[in-house]
Amino acid sequence: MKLYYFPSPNPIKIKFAMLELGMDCEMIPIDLIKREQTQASFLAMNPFGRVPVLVDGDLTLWESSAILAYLGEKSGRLWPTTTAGRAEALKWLFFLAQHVSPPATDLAFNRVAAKLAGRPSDEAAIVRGEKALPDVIKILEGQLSNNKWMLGADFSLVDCAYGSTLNVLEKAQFSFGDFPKVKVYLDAIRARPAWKETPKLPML
Ligand SMILES: N[C@@H](CCC(=O)N[C@@H](CS)C(=O)NCC(=O)O)C(=O)O
Repeated sequence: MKLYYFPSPNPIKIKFAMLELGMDCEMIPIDLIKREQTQASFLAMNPFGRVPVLVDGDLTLWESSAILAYLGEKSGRLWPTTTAGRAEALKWLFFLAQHVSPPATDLAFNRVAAKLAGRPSDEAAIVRGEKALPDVIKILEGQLSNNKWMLGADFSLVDCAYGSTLNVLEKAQFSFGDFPKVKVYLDAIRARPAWKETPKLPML
């Protein structure tokens, strides 16, 4: 498999997952600072010009949640074995993509990445993100009040996704003071050897 990579939050989810699964991949760097994601050869793989992209034989797949689901189906590991369990995993991945990532990106891009990208920081987006986040992080706090990991007692690929997003949120100065279970969960993810091995930007 080939993984088109920049050491930023969405690609991190996939490399972290592959390390957890013990799956090998060829890492192909796409330098977002040099705007390599806008080159025609890359846009031919992902017309939206974003990383990660996974290539496995004839399959070229983008969108990190879809890639995680694919890795779970392919390996049969760190992924529920029942139809209902897999639906639950997808529910949390959709919730992340639809409700957590947009405000997290508002904060993370403008507090962490804008400088790196040589772009101005958008203060209105920071305010919007800070306002929206408590309502969604509260949902995670509830889930983690009864469960060690997002799907229950067992670590899964869903946690690879949430770990990366929550990590960048903390680096973007979001306070987990009102969400102690989420903070314990994030620290448990960052204590995992696979997380430590995953290449990340220095600020992550
Ligand atoms: N929904 C996509 C988001 C991917 C994404 O935004 N990736 C960022 C890096 S973390 C990117 O490639 N940004 C390049 C750009 O915005 O031009 C996913 O989950 O894979």
